[in-house]
Amino acid sequence: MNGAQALMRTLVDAGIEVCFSNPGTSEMHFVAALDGEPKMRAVLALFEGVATGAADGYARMADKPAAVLLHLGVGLGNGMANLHNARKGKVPVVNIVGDHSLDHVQYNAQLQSDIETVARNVSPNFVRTSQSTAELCNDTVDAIVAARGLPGQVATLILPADVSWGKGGVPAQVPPQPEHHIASQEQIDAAVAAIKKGKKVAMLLGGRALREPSLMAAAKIAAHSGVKLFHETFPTRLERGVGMPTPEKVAYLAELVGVQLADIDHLILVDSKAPVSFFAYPGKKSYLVPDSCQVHSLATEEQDAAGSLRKLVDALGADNTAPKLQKPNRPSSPKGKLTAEKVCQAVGHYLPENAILIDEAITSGLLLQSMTAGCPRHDYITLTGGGIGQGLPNAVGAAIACPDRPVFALIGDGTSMYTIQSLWSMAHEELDVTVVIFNNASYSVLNIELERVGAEKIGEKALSQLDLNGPVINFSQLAQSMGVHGTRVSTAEEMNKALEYASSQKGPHLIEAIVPEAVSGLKRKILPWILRSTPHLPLSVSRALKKKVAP
Ligand SMILES: Cc1ncc(C[n+]2csc(CCOP(=O)(O)OP(=O)(O)O)c2C)c(N)n1
Ligand SMILES: [Mg+2]
Repeated sequence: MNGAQALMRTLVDAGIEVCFSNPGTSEMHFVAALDGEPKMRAVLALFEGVATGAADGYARMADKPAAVLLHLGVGLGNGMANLHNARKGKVPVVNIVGDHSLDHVQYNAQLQSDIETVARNVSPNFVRTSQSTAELCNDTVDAIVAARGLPGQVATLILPADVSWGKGGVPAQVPPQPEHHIASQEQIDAAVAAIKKGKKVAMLLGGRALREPSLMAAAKIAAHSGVKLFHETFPTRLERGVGMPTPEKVAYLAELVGVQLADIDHLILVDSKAPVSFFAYPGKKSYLVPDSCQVHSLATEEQDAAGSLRKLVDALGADNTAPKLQKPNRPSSPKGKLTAEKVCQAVGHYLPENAILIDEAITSGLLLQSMTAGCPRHDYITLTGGGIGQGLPNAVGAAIACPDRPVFALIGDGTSMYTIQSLWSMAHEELDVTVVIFNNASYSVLNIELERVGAEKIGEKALSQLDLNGPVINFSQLAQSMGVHGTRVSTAEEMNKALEYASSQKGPHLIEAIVPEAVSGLKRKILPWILRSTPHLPLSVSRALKKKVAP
């Protein structure tokens, strides 16, 4: 076997069955080796950000890594944002980057660059350039082990062309997964003490604590001991809908987090971080936990969240307590002129059973979570690292991981353009994805941020940097050009019809919703004032305001 063939066998033996790729000359032996391995599915992406984001979406749903194949430092750079999002979401990815052969490096040819330095940002714990064909598969095993540990990681294996083409590759076996540690007795005792002595205790669930076993255990604790449940703002994968517990989302807007946590005196973290502001703002705090609140950790990201929560259930004697679960409750189908809110309402009305709902709708999705809360059971996937362009590639990967589940991806118009090539992969792979693009012809959220940061004067040149008018993009035509059935809607009735059609026919589909900005005009002008006033209002008033701004 050559190196690439042995590498391919090692991947497949470890259960890695999909490779999202965008190759070049240095990866040709790897590409050739694909044919010898029927268990490896190869999915071509037309931009590296699609390949990396698809691997992220795949692993979130398959609970195991895919491989990514990228072309040297330039390809890795193009794929960076979505590797960053995977890293922040603690998602396992085996990231293989081809390189020049070892003795070619000295000549500093056109594509030569410092790949390890580029990789370190997203793979702080595993970057390795394989030095020989004989060692390649051991390096691969180490990369897989690093990727699929707790927390999940992006492991980058750099593959020089001669290591790939060299003879004498020896496949290697990945050891079984080690048992993960659960909360220590000290962690349990601290949580029990906080719950027993605290007046108002909350638990913040993140990462893997947003899956059913953890959520159910947490909901028992909530019902038994009066603990309030929160979930982190941007879940990697939240299992929700009918029959599931209903933790409250920690708000995106920092001022509103202050309102949520104002009276909490103990906050127990489970595979999550204490809330911090997404951005810094002049004169505002970054760390959002009130000084009067004590923070405890029941399970770190290295610990097994579900096992730790179950141990706490036992310690509290909460096992026989019935958890509070979501009841069925869908919105009616919307009517009249289309708005972003009505699109979310229509999705809430039609979302099929067992769907995967991907939310990168930015301002247009403000009501998505509340509109879909009482839908049948589904998984909810969000932008974990803030690098936009994740949703469409995530949809590609999720649909490949779960071919029997309908995938709905709700995406902002600006956001969609970062990785719009995903549509081609959806058509090429015949994936059952329904994409809804909110065409508000704006980077609308940045208009809100411009008001919030307190910029002195806002002139035309500044506003032009946030405006997608002239030309307004025609997404339904873009979709058609890449082989995806596309339709443009501008009334609620057309939106309903398009969703009915998409639910009755296998995808991929794209529905382009022409909508006004969700937060504009007077609403946008007064929002910063409302936010600034929240700390000075009685808690009941600021909570009522919070419900209006971010339900
Ligand atoms: C990779 C990356 N580039 C730029 C940004 C900054 N950014 C955040 S949101 C946004 C625009 C989103 O626009 P759109 O998807 O149309 O949503 P809308 O604000 O209109 O709801 C931009 C450019 C980012 N977060 N990530
Ligand atoms: Mg927009």
